[in-house]
Parts: sequence; structure tokens; C-alpha cells
Amino acid sequence: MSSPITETEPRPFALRIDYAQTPAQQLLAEPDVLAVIGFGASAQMPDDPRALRVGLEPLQAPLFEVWRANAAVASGRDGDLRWSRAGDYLFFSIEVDEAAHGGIAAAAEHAYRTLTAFVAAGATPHLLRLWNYLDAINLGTGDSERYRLFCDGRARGMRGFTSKPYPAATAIGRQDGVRVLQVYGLAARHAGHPVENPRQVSAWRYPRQYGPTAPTFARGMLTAAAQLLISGTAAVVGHVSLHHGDLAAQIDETWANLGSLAGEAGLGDSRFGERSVLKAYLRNPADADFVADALTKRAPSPGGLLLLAGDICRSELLVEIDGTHRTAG
Ligand code: 3EB
Repeated sequence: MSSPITETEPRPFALRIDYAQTPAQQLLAEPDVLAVIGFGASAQMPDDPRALRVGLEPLQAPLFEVWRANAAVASGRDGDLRWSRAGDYLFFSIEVDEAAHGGIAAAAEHAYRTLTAFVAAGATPHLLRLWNYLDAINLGTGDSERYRLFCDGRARGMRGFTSKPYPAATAIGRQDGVRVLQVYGLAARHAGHPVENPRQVSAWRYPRQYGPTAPTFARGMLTAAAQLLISGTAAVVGHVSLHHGDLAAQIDETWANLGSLAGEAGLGDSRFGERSVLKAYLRNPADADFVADALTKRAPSPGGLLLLAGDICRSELLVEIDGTHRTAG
């Protein structure tokens, strides 16, 4: 008997993202684990393409981020790119030594050329989300600031990637003195819908004062599984950083930005809580308790909360938050 023509595809599976304390070795033994990212010098990571240690120090437990899919996982290496794939999703990571490539801009260009070529060639050609971590992000003045050089190389490396739009992203400074650019990300079989924030100028339209090459990312990406992947979000309104030196006010403004993005994504219930996982990057490690308290007041019993020491790409910003948020039901 032929199947009815009204038959619809099941809704794609939402990637499960959690934060954990379980040793990485044990997490990687679970059959559905697509990726484990370990944070800080003490995160023990086995040699596995699904595992990446990022040099951002965790400020409280936990220190592992775990991605779970709903299908058998395959993994491998392709040059300096490491990847794993399961069902609709691809995890990939690349670490690029800056000196070996002639500086941060060239390292970023290499990373993006490599990862976009790899993603475009596979069965999961839609780039949804990227995380970028580099040492000393605010070093250098004016247009020679390392973040601006990174933006320049990233844009050049992405240029050949035909499958627009820009992915959601985070770019944060490590404080470990290791001049290796670390990039990891998520691609998928199904395209996502980029979401911009009505309170903010789109990053790729930032005016010249922020550098010669505007940052190439979307504020958020709504996946085919109705999961909102939230880019690094800070106290930026329009294109301007607000509340210099005032952590509490920056958290308030960031929270307003997150709510506005979730609303724009059309999620039925945009309140953050059990269906959200949030990661906060703090310029000053001593702010950890204050930030944890402020966030758990606003997002009661979050699905996960991870606090990391990290520098935001504008030196006046003290805190940045990213994460994921699922719709109800
Ligand atoms: C901002 O709103 C803050 O360059 O990939 C946030 C998220 C920021 C991603 C990036 C930068 C990036 O402009 C900075």
C-alpha cells in the first residue's frame, strides 16, 4: 500500500545541550554523545574528535558542555578539522596556531576557509552556530585590536561560503596566554532561520567606528527543531555599549536583549528557565556569585548555567551571555 500523500516528516530532533560534571571519558562512552567541550586547565579531555578543551576557566561547577543527538555517532579528522556527525547534526572544531599562520587575522581566515569548505561539502551543509575563542582579544589599539583583526580574517574566510545567512556566534577572549585560535560549531541537515534583535543594529551593519570589517554573525538562529541558538549577547543597544563599569545595569540590559530576541524568534513562551541553558562570560572572575544570583533570579531553575572567565570583545563590557532556548511542548 502506498503511503498517504498527506504524510509529513517528523519534526527534526532538537539537539540536547547540558552542562555536566561527569568526567569527559565517561560522557564520551554514552552512545548518543556528539560533543563534549571541557572548560579550563583542569578539564581532562581524551583524544577524541568529539572532545575539545577550551582555555576559558570555569568560575563554578560544572565544567563540561555536552551535546547529545538521537542517532549513531560517526567521527573523524580532515586535516586540522575534527568532526562528529549524528542524525541531522554535525559538530566540528579547529585549533589554529596564530604564529604558524602569520597572525590572528590569517589564522581566522584559515579556520573559516577550512570549516566552511568542510561543512559545504557534506550532508549537513547549513552552518547554524559558531564559538570563537582567542587569547588577549582586546590587545592592540584602534583597528589593530586583535578582535578587529579576527573579524577581518573571519569575513575573508567565509566569503566563498555560498550558503548564507551568517550563523549565530560568540567571540570571547581567553586569558591563558596561548596564541591559538579555537573555533567550534554546529551545522545541520536542515536550514535554520536567522533571528535579529529589534533592540540592536545587526552586527554586520555596525558602523565604521567598530572596525573596518563588521562582525559576520546573526543575533540568533532558530533551528528546524524550533530551538533558538542565542549568540553572545551583551549590553549593546542600537550599536552602542551601555552602562560602562556598571555590572548590575549591564545584566539588566543584556536580559532585556535576550527577552527581545526570544520574542522576535516567535517562541510561544519566551521566559527563560527549565527549557534554557545559559552560559555567562565574565571579564572579572570575582563577579561570579553576583552574576549567578542575578541570572537564577531571572531564569528560575535553568536547564543549565555555566560561568566562565572571559573577555568580551569591547573592553567596556563586563558580561556576555549566550545559550539555547526551546519552545514549550
Ligand atoms: C556585540 O553585540 C557583542 O564577533 O562573533 C557578540 C556575539 C559579540 C558574537 C562575534 C561578538 C560576536 O557586538 C559582541
